Amino acid sequence: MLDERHRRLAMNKKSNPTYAAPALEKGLDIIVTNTLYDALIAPHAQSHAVFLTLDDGSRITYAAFVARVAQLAHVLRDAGVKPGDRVVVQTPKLLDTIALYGAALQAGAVYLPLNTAYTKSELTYFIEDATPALIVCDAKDETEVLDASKTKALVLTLAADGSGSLSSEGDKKPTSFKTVPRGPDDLAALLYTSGTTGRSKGAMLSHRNLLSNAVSLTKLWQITADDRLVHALPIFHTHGLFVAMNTSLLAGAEVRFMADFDVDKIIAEIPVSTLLMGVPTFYTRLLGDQRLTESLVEKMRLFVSGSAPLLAETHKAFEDRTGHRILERYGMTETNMITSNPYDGERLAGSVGYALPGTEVEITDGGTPVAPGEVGMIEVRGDNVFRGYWNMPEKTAEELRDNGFFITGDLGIKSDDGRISIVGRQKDLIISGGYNIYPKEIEDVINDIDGVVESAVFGVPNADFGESVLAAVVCENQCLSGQEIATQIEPKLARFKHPRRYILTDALPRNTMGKVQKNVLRDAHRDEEIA
Ligand code: MLC
Ligand code: AMP
Repeated sequence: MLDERHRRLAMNKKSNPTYAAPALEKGLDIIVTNTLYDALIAPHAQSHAVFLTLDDGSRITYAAFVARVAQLAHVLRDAGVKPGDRVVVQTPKLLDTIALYGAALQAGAVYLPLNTAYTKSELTYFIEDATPALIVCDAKDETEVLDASKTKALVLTLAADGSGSLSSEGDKKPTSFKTVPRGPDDLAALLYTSGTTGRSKGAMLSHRNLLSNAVSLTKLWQITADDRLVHALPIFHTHGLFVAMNTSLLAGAEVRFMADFDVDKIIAEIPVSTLLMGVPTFYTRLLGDQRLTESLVEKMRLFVSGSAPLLAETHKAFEDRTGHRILERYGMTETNMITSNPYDGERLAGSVGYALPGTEVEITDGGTPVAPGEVGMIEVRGDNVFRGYWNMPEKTAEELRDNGFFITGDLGIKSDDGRISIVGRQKDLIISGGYNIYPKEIEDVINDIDGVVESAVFGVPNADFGESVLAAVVCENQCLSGQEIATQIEPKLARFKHPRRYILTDALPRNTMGKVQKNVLRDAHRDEEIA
């Protein structure tokens, strides 16, 4: 069934030859002045193929995108951004947001995207830690951001309607820019990821890290200029920014660039697209819509899932409904993508597939590989693995071994033929709708509230988000209500991190060593319906 679909798709290919960027042929050996810019953006300068189609129907060609990148690179340079400087970006998902990523690369800066849900309190931490030269924020947040930055960085704006000082300055600039040289080991991006210690850590990603992964994925998933990607992910995380956008840029594919996730919009685009990348929630929500049928997806070539575990029942239900086996892959902010189910071979539900070419995956016990089939820590080494945590050499040393292996905190098994399955996590982490939520960060905020003695934050299964956040809280003489706790954490934590319910209790369950037993809490509350 699928083979027939691919054959028809191949026959329907556009008449223009398949675009192949030099980096797809030669990888990092291409002669360049700026590793990522020269691989992802420069080759498109003369291309009139469509790159982005936006929600309002407007279409931006590759050549127009390259010109916009240059204009924004001028804005960065004129704002005083020097090579290696961090540029913080907390804006809606717009053409200029992705052009700003390209501009940061071209100007030799380090792109630092932030979740638009982060509060001023979270933003203040990132600004103090990363000391950016420039912050680009939503126009509606300008006062708050100026306050958070304490005038240490210049602030430009980009509003949801595309207006703001970034775009108006950009409009005045020339459409070409002399690219700043950057080598494979220079930093391209700094992505913050929360940690088990409660403090977010900036993962330093080099041009080599990002390009090597984009090349591997583009080849493995056979992405070409004939593809049209439905892009509904946010572009402040690895999945939406690097996995989806870097591969599309490398292949010269078209991207249906959606401002947000909306089932109706996705259903409307699927018949004229070939690729979808999403978190498992995308697939469960699509399955909840009866318009998702085999005939709707006739032209689709590939559905990719990642960032959170895809339930075997979702995998099966999707195949039953559409004839497509979702391709599940596994990655992390620090490592980019690590494994993928095969494009041509068997895509197994419950397995994240094989190590990507150029990436080594070991299952270890204290650093020593265990036998196939035994559970151990997933460790990863390769060009995809980051350069360490910004300003945190001790944290880097704890998680990145001298021999180059990164300790993921995920537990897995490797089969005899090298197939990896994730079976658990050693790190205390909740993944809700593809967003990582570290209980320690939330517990720290709750424990700071007057009257709170202690708290334990844990995840329970949720049909929509995979997991939901709950908090068990011990208060002095039960002096606080759940609502009062919620009100106090409101300004400190992004909404998606907020516990959906507070369980007020006299004591937390502990084992004989005094350690809080989150598994006991999880089991006691796992069947409760959480909205
Ligand atoms: C939104 N909300 C969430 C949430 N997303 N709550 C918990 N978990 C989430 N993931 C809350 C909002 O705060 C709001 O709460 C309410 O839900 C409605 O907000 P919304 O913006 O309208 O939500 P929706 O559009 O439905 O978003 C759901 C989603 C989104 C699944 C589409 O969360 C999403 O795009 N997730 C993808 C995350 C991602 O890209 N992860 C990749 C990380 S990279 P209230 O209370 O105000 O009503 C990585 C590495 C790798 O992990 O391997 O890829
Ligand atoms: P982040 O820190 O946001 O980059 O998230 C990385 C974490 O997401 C990994 O360490 C895994 O725990 C989880 N993850 C990513 N992809 C998958 C997957 N396909 N299956 C299970 N967990 C995943």
